[in-house]
Amino acid sequence: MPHHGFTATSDLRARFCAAMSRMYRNEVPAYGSLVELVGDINAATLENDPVLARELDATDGIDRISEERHGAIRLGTAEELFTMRRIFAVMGMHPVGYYDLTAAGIPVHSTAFRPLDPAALAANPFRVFTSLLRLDLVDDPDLRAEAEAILARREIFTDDALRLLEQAERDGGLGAEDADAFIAAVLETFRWHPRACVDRGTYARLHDAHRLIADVVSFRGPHINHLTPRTLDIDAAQAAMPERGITPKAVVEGPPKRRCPILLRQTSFKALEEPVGFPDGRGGFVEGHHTARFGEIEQRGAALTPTGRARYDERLAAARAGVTPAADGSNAQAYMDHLEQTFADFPDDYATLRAEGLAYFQYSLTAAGEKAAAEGGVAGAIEDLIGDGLVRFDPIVYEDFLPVSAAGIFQSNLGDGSGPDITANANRAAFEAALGAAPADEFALYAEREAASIRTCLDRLQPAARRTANAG
Ligand code: OOG
Ligand code: NI
Repeated sequence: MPHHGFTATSDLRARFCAAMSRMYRNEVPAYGSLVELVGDINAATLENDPVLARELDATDGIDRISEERHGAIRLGTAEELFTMRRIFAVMGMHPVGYYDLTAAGIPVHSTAFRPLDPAALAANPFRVFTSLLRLDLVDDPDLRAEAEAILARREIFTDDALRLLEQAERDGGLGAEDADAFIAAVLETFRWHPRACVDRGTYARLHDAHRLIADVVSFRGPHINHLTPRTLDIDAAQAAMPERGITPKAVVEGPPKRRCPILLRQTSFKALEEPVGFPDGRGGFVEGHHTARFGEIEQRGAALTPTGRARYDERLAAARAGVTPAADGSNAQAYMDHLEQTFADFPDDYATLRAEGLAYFQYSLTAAGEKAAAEGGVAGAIEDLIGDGLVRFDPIVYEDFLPVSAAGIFQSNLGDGSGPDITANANRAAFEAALGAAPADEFALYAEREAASIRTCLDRLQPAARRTANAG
């Protein structure tokens, strides 16, 4: 419960997400088109699929979906990540998971800031995929030192943001007026700056080392690089994008189309080439350009258990080994066909996914279960109660990200020339030290949620006194 007079963290998060969405719509008009397209497709999908509508109602709530977004930023220093964690915490967003992108040749490691508990997720599930640049992977010591010096000079947070952050931490929250000011101040960190903070020569050298390094080091702040709405039918959205003047990337990342969606499927449109002014050293600017910001949509499905996830990772690796999706999209259909074949024996009904322990589920009472509870309850183990139609199960939605998909999204926006080799070497300890915390384990969060839902069903159907009597 929020302290009396303080704005609830979920409220802050929802308002921040909405403010970000308004800003990005102004900055990148194609994002607005994408949001409209997704809105239309979601409305049509719900109308045609009452089972899906009921399932969403039983788990996430349908309302959250139209407001649902994730964004992404790339930070330059440990201090920036540390402060970012504290700022997101004020909005009820906490780091979950560690993603090592070096395995895909991208010199960053990342976490996702998001709400943790079901009530907060239902209120607004806004997440931000947050990456930290790994300058330790830059070979040239001079360039590395130069990049570090440039980053050390910048302050990505406004004075107001830092002041209100400290106030929120000290007092345990923000009153209504301060909450408004905090949202406005924090939004500044995510804003696009059409003027670089390095000259064109420096930009070119950073860019030659890796496009991503130029993107992080050359600007005053970590501009939000995409904001992703959630669609209920990504294949329909992908097919409809060209009709609205948007060219999608050739391949949808993640698992193939299925009756029972799992994890996360994503597609994007390519980053825009945007004009940038580079300081000329005489008080003026020379015109150049930079590609940074893009559009993405995603469809979310069931969260998988470690067993399910291992099977997913293994099948995906097999699919990509068989047909490696080309950057130019020339073999997209071959890849998608092959992906479907590779996943053909991955169970595609919820009962089997549950029986084989591949996915997480949320348990709740059916109408018959409610009636039984009102009439004093009924004995039996959870499986019997399901068998008797008193308890139902629905998939728990995956709230996180997928490293191979993330790499595909990064790559499709960094251009095709794959850049210099980056050696795969995760460094979770360094990331946690910079963050000042250990990210939560996503599997533990889903498992807890599943277990809690079972406990609730049993408590309702078998009040303590009765259960003790049964046990005796
Ligand atoms: C982040 C890319 C990862 C996703 O949805 O997997 C991502 C970035 O390009 O900074 O957003
Ligand atoms: Ni994304």
